[in-house]
Amino acid sequence: MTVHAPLPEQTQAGPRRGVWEVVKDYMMTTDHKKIGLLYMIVSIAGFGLGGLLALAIRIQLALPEQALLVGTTYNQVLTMHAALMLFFFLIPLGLFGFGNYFLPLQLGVRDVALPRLNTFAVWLFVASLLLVITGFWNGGMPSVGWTFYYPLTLDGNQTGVSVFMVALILNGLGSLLGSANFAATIVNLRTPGMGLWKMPVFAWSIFATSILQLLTLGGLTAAALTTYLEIKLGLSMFNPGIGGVPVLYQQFFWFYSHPAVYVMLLPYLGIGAEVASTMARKPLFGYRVMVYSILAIVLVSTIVWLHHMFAVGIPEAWQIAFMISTLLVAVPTGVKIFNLIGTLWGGRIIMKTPTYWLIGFIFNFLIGGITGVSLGIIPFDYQVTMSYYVVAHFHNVMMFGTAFLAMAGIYYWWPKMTGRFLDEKKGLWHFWLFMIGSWLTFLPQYILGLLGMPRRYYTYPAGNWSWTELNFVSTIGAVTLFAGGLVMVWNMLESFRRPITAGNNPWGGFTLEWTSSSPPAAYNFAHDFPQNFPTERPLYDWEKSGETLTPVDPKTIHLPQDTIWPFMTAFSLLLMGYGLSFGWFTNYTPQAGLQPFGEAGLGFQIATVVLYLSFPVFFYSLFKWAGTREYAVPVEHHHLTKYDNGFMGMSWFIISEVGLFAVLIGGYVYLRIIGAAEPPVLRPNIWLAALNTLILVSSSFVVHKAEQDLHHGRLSWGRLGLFITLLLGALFMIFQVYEFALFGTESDWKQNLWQSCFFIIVGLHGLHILIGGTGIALPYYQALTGKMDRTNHGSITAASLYWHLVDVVWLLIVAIFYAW
Ligand code: HAS
Ligand code: HAS
Ligand code: CU
Repeated sequence: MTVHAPLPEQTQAGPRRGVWEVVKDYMMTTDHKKIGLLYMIVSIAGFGLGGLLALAIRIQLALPEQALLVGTTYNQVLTMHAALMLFFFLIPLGLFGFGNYFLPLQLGVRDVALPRLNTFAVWLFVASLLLVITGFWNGGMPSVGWTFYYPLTLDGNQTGVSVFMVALILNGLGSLLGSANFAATIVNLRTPGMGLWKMPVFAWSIFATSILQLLTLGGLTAAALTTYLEIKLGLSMFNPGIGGVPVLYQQFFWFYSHPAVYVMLLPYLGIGAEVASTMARKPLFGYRVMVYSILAIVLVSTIVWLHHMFAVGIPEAWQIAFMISTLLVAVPTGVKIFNLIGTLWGGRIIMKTPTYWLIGFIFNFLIGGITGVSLGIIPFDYQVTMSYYVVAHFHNVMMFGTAFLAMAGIYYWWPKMTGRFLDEKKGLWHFWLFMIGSWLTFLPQYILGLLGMPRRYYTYPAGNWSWTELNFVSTIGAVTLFAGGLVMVWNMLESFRRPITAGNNPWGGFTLEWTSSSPPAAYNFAHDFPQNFPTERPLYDWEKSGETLTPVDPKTIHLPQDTIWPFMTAFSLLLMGYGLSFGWFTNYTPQAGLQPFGEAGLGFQIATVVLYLSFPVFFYSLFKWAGTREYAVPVEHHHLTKYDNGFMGMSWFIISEVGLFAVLIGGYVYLRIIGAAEPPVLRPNIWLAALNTLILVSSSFVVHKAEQDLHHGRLSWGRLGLFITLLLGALFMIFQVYEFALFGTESDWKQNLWQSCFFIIVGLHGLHILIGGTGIALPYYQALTGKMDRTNHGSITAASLYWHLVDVVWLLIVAIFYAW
């Protein structure tokens, strides 16, 4: 069946569909716009939910000695508030909500590089939220703060922590796939003629943020994985009882979670730049400088994480080095702020709601940024760390800094997404309620911090100097913010009652998204663009030079066909995540050891059954996915490099795998160097490792040969090569399992740090062999079922690249675990 792109009328004003129909559409869609909308809707719900929890916190703290949220309950609410706001609002809304919707439009293309992977990623994101929410009624709410510090994670509600660790890993996987997809889209798919240096700044900021995610997210994954493994199996890198170092957890965590603050900031700075340029009717002030400072932020922000740990007792030289890098990162950030101001300066500014949010941002963020710099100065940080000064700083940069740009983006692009304007008057109410509410809530918290009020306490005594008054004001501010949130939701709902009136380009923007209809048709553009891009503002240039768009008959446009399998694959991972959170393969706990399965609780048993069921669902869905062609008809793909999109996506994704192993191995090497992780007398056999190395290296050659064969149409040779690769992989696994069984019984990993590290890292590599093997099995299946031919190589290039990676990591592991 040929899927023709629907006509604009069909997408805009079709007959009203039932709820189930809409849900099904979103489950099966590959359309980057719908995926973007799904991210946005979930993120805004995340903001609402996180905000309601914040309101509860503020009510508890309004006066001394309140009893609304006490002890653990307070901690749970605090943890959920922060986690929802960060992982389900600010991070995904900018990068993946706006990113998905507007990146392809700004690049003048019809979709991202790997549309079906995009569907998978967004549903993984939703799955991770659902998993967290199941915790609400499964007794699974963690109460340790969003930082999940060791050993707090072991003390309290371990189920709650497990759920979160699993959810963060799923969330992270979706996030990495999305980031790799964006990077591949940018490198491979820009409309002909648009050079990298002619991309809009928003596209640059998505590119930079994606790279930052790929580089650093491994830190969070490592932190979540090690915490999870300690809870489930007693495998520890941090347990001081066996020589582990608890602070190492913080290193893992902040290695990602500092850069995360720029993952939040950068996409929104991109939005701010778009709004500034359009609303001031001027080109950006210092486009190139702006891009360079975005890239500088990416680089520098990876080396400042220790400023979250000044008070932990790190050697002084390190503290000073990280203080310097922290102060340095303020420079490119400051440059970006000056760029925004410079863009507005002297322009004929159109004062509409997006402009208000932008100016509000500049003003607020300046305060938040400067208090950030003050925290970066070691002696000052010693004084105020763990106090409300810090709370005030980060809400200043996030809530009434970055989130203001999120609002700017919503008001700016709403007409493009819906064809309707948001009401200006309600928009201004929303703006001023948020502005005044934020100041009332958080500016007093700076003073509270300086007056010594510590963060993460559920109450405080009466009679401390001004604490009561300041807290009360802060709560009034939160109520004001709540009112602002209601106006926001009201404004959005109201706008749907209005007819579609916004034209294609209601603000007079200069970038390509404004040439599509509002809302855009499924195929984005019914025209081709001129190939001449003098600047990053093509519409302005073309108007001057008189160049015009060339109409394209929508009937000739082919889009990827809808498919349910990426959704189903994500759904199977939700089941797997549920099983891993609330159950385990056996009835094993580190405390009690192995018990009969029948003696476990009912919830545990059910979860374990779900875990086993998830595997067939996963494999079935994944193979169905691989066996379904992306397009119903053969389509010529245009890409800018000689590499196909699968290979390009995988090349970017691999960065994150390298990052993950680098963090874990870095941790191990550190423990080894300081003499904490001494190998036991009985070590794994080096000859077995040598044999396995031989097996794995030869498999790399075989898969390379198979890839060549498939490319040259020698199908049966290719199939044979893939089959042999799979055999070699299986052989490797058999030896590995044998070795693990042997080594696991020889001595107790709970008593030996080296052995613990060995199982964590070598075990993770084993998991990668399984993933890589599944990756190889997919093109094998495609080749067997006739899905491959001389022009269509299925997923072989990506699969073989991944297999080489797994191979290289193994060589490193041999060096540090077997030879050293
Ligand atoms: Fe931050 C803690 C330092 C920006 C988010 N930050 C946090 C936490 C979060 C967060 C969530 O060094 C707490 C996590 C937790 O739960 O514990 N932050 C900085 C610095 C910057 C900064 C130096 N933060 C952000 C952004 C965030 C964010 C952006 C999210 C969106 N932050 C810290 C430190 C801590 C911290 C410490 C740990 C505190 C502790 O003890 O726990 C910078 O990127 C800000 C740069 C921006 C500006 C404004 C514009 C610049 C201009 C240039 C001229 C200004 C200069 C400064 C040269 C500076 C216009 C002059 C300085 C004067 C004092 C006058
Ligand atoms: Fe916060 C601690 C108060 C907003 C992030 N916050 C944190 C921490 C983080 C964080 C990372 O006053 C540290 C956690 C830790 O120590 O582990 N926060 C607030 C208040 C707001 C607020 C009043 N926070 C944010 C945002 C964040 C963020 C935004 C990141 C992006 N927060 C606190 C306080 C603490 C705190 C205390 C420290 C406590 C302690 O003990 O240390 C407000 O700005 C929130 C305003 C928003 C609303 C919601 C309006 C929306 C409405 C729509 C409703 C419904 C919808 C649908 C859309 C009031 C009305 C909902 C959907 C459903 C399914 C129901
Ligand atoms: Cu930081």
